[in-house]
Amino acid sequence: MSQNLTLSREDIVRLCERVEGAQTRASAIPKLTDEYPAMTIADGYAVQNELRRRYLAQGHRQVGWKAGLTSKAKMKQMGVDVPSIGFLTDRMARPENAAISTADLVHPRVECEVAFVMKRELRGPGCTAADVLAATDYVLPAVEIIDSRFAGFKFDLPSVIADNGSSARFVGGGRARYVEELDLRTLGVVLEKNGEIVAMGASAAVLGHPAEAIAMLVNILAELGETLPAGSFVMSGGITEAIAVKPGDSVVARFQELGSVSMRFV
Ligand code: 0L1
Ligand code: MG
Repeated sequence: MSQNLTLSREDIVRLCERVEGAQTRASAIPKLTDEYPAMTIADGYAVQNELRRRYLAQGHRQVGWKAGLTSKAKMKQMGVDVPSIGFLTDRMARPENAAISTADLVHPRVECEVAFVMKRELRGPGCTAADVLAATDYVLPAVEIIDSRFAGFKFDLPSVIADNGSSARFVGGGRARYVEELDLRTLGVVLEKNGEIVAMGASAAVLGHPAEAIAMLVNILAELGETLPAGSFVMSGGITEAIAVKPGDSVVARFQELGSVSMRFV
């Protein structure tokens, strides 16, 4: 990464165990920079990478990646100024119309995203939105359930990257479409909770075009020595701010051209 590592291998493992414990026990922890104020973005990715290594060693299967903090609304909401990436596994996926348990989450929030499924591997640096569109099999509507493990949803970029970009669950659904059939900048999205509209936006909120977020993700992966494999499911980032949910809530995300994605929380 362009920034240097400041954490020792021992610190990385210690912080990874702390984040893993918070994720698996759904218990909030203070942001990591309280103890390590010099932590850099590279340190955050080193902890995230260790977390990914541990989950894969436990039998979780990686299905893709997510771009986060890719809209001005999200950056403003969370007080950060650079996007981030995180990994997605099979254990985080939930089917459309699922009843999603909140007992194993700290303070879940939902956000509407366009998800990309790749037909060809992509490799940075220098990946562009045009490269992404050419390598995309299809897009589909998705909802990400984020759940910062940091107390009060209060964090900075190195901490949130270590916590895998707050990623917790995701639901894909609606109608899959080929990118040639759509203008991916102008898709309108309405998020309803318990029948009321709670957020709305247009897909251009994501870095001007959601494919730009995937290109950014591929270029960050290159800095981490990784590529984006064919077959990956990739979330391009929240189009609106994230909305808090609790047991009893039902959520419908309605996407222009892509149909809707529903779930309820128990
Ligand atoms: O997907 C996202 O944009 C979330 C990134 C992490 C920030 C948060 O927890 O809101
Ligand atoms: Mg997101």
